[in-house]
Amino acid sequence: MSNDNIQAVLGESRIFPPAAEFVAKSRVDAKKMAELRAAAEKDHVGFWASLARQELSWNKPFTVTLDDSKAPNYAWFTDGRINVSYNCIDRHLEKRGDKLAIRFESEPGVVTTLTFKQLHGEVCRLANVLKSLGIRKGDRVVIYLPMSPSAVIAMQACARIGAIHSVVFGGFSAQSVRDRVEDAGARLVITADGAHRAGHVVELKKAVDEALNEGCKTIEKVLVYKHAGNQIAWKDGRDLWWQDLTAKAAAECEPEWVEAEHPLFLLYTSGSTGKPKGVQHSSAGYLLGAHQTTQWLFDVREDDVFWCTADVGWITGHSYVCYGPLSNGTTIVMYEGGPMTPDAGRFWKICQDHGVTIFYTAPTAIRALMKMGEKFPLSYDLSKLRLLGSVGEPINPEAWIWYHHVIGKDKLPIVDTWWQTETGSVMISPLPGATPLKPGSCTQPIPGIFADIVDESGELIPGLDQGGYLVITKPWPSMLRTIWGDNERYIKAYWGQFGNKYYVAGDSAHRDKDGYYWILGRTDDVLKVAGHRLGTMEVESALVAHPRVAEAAVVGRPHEIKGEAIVAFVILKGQRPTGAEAEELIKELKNFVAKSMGPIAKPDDIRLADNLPKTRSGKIMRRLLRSIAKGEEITQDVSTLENPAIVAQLAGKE
Ligand code: 7RM
Repeated sequence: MSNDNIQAVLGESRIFPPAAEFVAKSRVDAKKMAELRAAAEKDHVGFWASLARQELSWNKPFTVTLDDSKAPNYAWFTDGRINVSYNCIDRHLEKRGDKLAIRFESEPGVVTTLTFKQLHGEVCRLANVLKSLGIRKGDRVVIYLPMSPSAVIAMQACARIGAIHSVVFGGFSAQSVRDRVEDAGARLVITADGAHRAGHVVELKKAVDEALNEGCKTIEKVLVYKHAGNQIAWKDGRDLWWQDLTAKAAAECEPEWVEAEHPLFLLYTSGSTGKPKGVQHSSAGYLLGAHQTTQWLFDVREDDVFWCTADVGWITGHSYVCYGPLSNGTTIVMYEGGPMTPDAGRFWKICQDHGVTIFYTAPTAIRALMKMGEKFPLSYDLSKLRLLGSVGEPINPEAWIWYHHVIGKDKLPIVDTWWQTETGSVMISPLPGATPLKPGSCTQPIPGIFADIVDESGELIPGLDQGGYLVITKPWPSMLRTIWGDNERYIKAYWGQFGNKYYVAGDSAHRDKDGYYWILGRTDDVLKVAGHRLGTMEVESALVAHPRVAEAAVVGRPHEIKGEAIVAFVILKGQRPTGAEAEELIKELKNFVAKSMGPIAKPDDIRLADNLPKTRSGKIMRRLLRSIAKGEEITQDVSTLENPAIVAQLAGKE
């Protein structure tokens, strides 16, 4: 976030109390929220224990709530046994068997629905297929599927048999699939022929073939869902059609009751190094977080239709498409394609056609749709909507006000939810029937979550109207358990900074005079491009893999719609070209990154230079690069630079 934005949000003083009409029917009003907060303050562990007993269905109840003997490797509900898919599906069958679990619309506009009963059948069939392929409890399965019911079925089927899924976002490349398969030691890939995206077919199976061509020795089979109907290559003995096998499989499959701490999934996410981290989540604690936050923050009721637009390849799609709503017996909407296909009215048309009541999306989408004007949302009937949500990056007050006014007709609450892949579920957010809203602030930690801010030395900063590093001071059930295969990295990345005392989120935040939190952005080398988390180091590694690149430095630059855009400074091997030759190479490098990481990582701007600005100790001055990328006048002290003359060249003034 730029300084201007920080000034703008901190200057924001409008307050929107919850509408009386909403409060009257909400699950949690101000009084109830105060009671929940007080209960959690008094006995934080007991608070979560009673929710876990009340809200989840256990095969064997737990007696130990929190085991902190190996802190910061915390464990929750350790002696309990549970099955996540049972909680999301089976326990609803009696009361809600014929209720819709999923309403799906493909990008070309084909609508498919599944009741809880049908979902149960599909999940059981696939679970039986997985078992017949030799997949057992604890095996890793990579899922690379379109945003469609097949993805939810695959995730739930893994959960049903205790296999650990690792979903790879369909917008990531073959290389990303390969890296994740290898790091996780996966035995099976579940993919589709292709996915529809913005009028094109994304060839998922082709990327898997490419990934498996080199390495990936642990993969035995590839299960292929026929979806887009595109031509694909076939490897006999390895490749199998999902539909062929499930047609012959039994529609009943006993859930595998696993220990509460059994890993439910790995989800790779970017950090400060070039290698994404396999964030490992548990079964019971994770589910409790996703379940409880869905209930409190989205106020779900029996007749709600919940649409979270996030792809299942991201944590938001795990917690608020696949697990949280289904665990509450809520009908979800899934949409396969792009928000601008065929035009900027698509999201609003889906809201109208499917009777969406709760809509949860990212600021980048709101800003992009806002730019297209009011005529799109005004052409559709959005009268069923009763609650809006935002996630992924700070929402600027202007976009917030537009969302509230044009989509929410000045009356719907907006829950601005702060959380991370690592936190598993939302941590800081309004409760819609209780919290007065301030545009741009995610407001306050939810009951049971203890957030704070610390200074450079890790000291808590008491009082109000203060800024610092955002930390979580007490363990919570849906927290990540470790980094797959690298517990040391887990401890170092999240706890080490301040002596293992707090979970360090990697964000900076301001706590205002009312105790409301305003997230100001990352403190590490993580970018949020259109809500997608990417590491600057990852993009740098992708660039230096090109034969002509000697060195690269990547920074973020504020972008009106995407939040941040990627700017890369590149030093070549040999002669630096100019003019048309330089243009050509820049284009090639952009495409090279898109090919190796996926289209979301394609740099917006690449600058070729003879050198990078470095301190005498050899450290790249990123702060300076960020200023240059923004086109700011350089007022920083460059006297500590090894090569001060480079600044003019990087700024294009040479
Ligand atoms: C859910 C998700 C996590 C990072 C996080 C923040 C930023 C997310 C908000 C936000 C301001 C929000 N997981 N972030 N939500 N910043 N307000 N409501 O996005 O792992 O991909 O990213 O995203 O910087 O640390 S994530």
